[in-house]
Amino acid sequence: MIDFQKCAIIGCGFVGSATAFSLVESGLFSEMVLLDANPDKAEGEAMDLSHGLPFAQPMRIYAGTYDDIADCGLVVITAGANQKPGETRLQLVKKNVSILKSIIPQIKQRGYEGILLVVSNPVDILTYAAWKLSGFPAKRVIGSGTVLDTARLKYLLGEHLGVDSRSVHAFIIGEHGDSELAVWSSANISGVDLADFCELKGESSYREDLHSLYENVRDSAYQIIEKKGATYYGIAMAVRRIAECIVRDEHGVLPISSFINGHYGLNDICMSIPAILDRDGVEQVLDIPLNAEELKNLTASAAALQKVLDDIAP
Ligand code: 6V0
Repeated sequence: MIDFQKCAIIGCGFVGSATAFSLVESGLFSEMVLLDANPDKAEGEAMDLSHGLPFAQPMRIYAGTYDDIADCGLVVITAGANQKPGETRLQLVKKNVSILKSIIPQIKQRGYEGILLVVSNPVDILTYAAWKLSGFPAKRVIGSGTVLDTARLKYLLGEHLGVDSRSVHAFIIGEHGDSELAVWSSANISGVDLADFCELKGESSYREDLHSLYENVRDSAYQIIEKKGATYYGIAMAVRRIAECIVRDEHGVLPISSFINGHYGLNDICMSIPAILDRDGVEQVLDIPLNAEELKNLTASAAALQKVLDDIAP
């Protein structure tokens, strides 16, 4: 029996602990299980978070084992290494795929029936690997994808135009990484076409501005890592939003990473395309309209991901 008031976080480093904090603050769950390869780390985080419960909603937070997660509605995977200086992306992929190989079979063995949310990087590759390793229906295995990148775009565009970022509607799609793209053709400010809105605001050079905004979004993680060593608050808040869609059965539209097969002529890959998300996972991947350049860039993004999948194939 799935308990949608219960979640687990596997990997309690920067991202896992910030995510745990954000989910405690959300009040979405009544039980949270923390797991880490270093049990002391999970236990320390559980103690620290539990001490804040008099200021939050009642819940149980504890360091557990895989036996404790079988009935969770949501399992979030944040275990995995960050890229180290001198390490290639491919080496990191191999390291994190092998970490997944130690996690997913444990979950599968317990007959887990909830949603698996992969956050560790490279998130699209690891979402695909988690789906393959689990054998779960594709709709139940998702990645955080470009939900964070889309939030970064909304924030930067909102700042640029002097409007609340929640009034900005635009997507970053494709790989969560260097080949991602902004879908400007359908971007709007509360229903007002972006180009029209820029003109209303007297933004004459908006096309060049939009490109540098996109570059800023794409390179945000590098900038933050250079300044503070890791990124974790933004992604933790993005995970909370994804969790809301699942736990509250919201049918929300988010650019999560999911299995793409037959969309835009792309097959057998995980990447971010906006999708309707509810308790059962991905209800529908939405082939939103793209112009010719966006379609070309999305196809190139899929090809970049496919190359990594080919490189790591056994
Ligand atoms: P971190 O602080 O090194 O934490 C990783 C944690 O994973 C450590 O506590 C490890 O002990 C633990 N761990 C390692 N192997 C296992 C295992 N087999 N089982 C359980 N726990 C294990 O890294 P950080 O938290 O900064 O990053 C974690 C991952 O998130 C990395 O892959 C990042 O690249 C990725 N991020 C993904 C983002 C996204 O938007 N999807 C954003 C930021 C970071």
